Amino acid sequence: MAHRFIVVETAGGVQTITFNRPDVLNSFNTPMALEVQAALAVAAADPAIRAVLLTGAGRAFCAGQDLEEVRPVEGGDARDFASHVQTVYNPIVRAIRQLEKPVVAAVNGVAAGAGANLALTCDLVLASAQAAFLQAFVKIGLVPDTGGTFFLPRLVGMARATAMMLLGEKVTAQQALEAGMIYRVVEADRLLAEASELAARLATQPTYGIGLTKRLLNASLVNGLEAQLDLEAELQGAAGRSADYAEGVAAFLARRAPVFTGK
Ligand code: T3D
Repeated sequence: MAHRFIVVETAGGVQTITFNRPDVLNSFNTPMALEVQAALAVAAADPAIRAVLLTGAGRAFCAGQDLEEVRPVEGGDARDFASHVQTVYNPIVRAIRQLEKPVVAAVNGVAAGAGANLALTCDLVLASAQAAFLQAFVKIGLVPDTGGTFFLPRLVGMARATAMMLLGEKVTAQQALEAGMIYRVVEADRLLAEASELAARLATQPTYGIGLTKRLLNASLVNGLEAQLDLEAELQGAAGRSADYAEGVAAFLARRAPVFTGK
């Protein structure tokens, strides 16, 4: 598929998706969102892709919804944001969480509104020391979306999530790290290299088992202990039948490095 608003590169088992509307801080217009959805569908379908990396071109990661696209028209009908969110943002959140492959976010600059919450949907979030996260919705009278009200309280607790969402203040990368929102802060000039190295490393790991681990982590957000123990047992059964388990144990016993195929 040809892309206008994102750049998609696949190499070494890693699909890199770069939001590419730097003049408007990579804010989402509908075509860009549909391109991201399509790229993630390719990542899900292609067994050669074993990790995904999301980042932004220029000085921002993503400033959320393109507000020019949804500019209110005086005397016009109000936009149907309910269906816009259902067709534009929710499929991306579902695709990232349901993708049974690791998704790394390299947050290279400001991540605002849906852009912030999209980053928090990813499995491992690395941020440039110059990046910031902003629950910008309140500034324009909207409510947080793109999974933010699900993930953020679980990441940082209700008190801090409430403050971020009601005040809409910038949270620096360092504050985000200290609050447990993200995995690592990296110097700006090293961010893409380090995030790419991490994604490349993940792409050599037991992808099937990693996918099952993601399934367990997703379930843990809503399950009770009994259901989670049952699911762990079931998925350990599946992992134990995988080629990568046989390879991992054989390599361990032979004192050599494993070569995982992702199966
Ligand atoms: O279904 C629906 O559509 C509803 C769902 C909505 C989901 C959402 O994401 S709502 C939240 C939308 N996002 C925002 O409200 C953030 C708006 N942007 C900002 O607050 C600031 O731009 C930032 C804090 C992110 C960065 O500030 P700063 O000072 O570094 O940059 P800037 O000067 O404000 O922006 C640079 C340019 O990008 C500027 O254009 P110009 O003046 O150079 O021609 C600015 O207008 C443009 N830009 C930034 N964000 C957006 C944008 N243009 C359109 N939409 C944006 N979101």
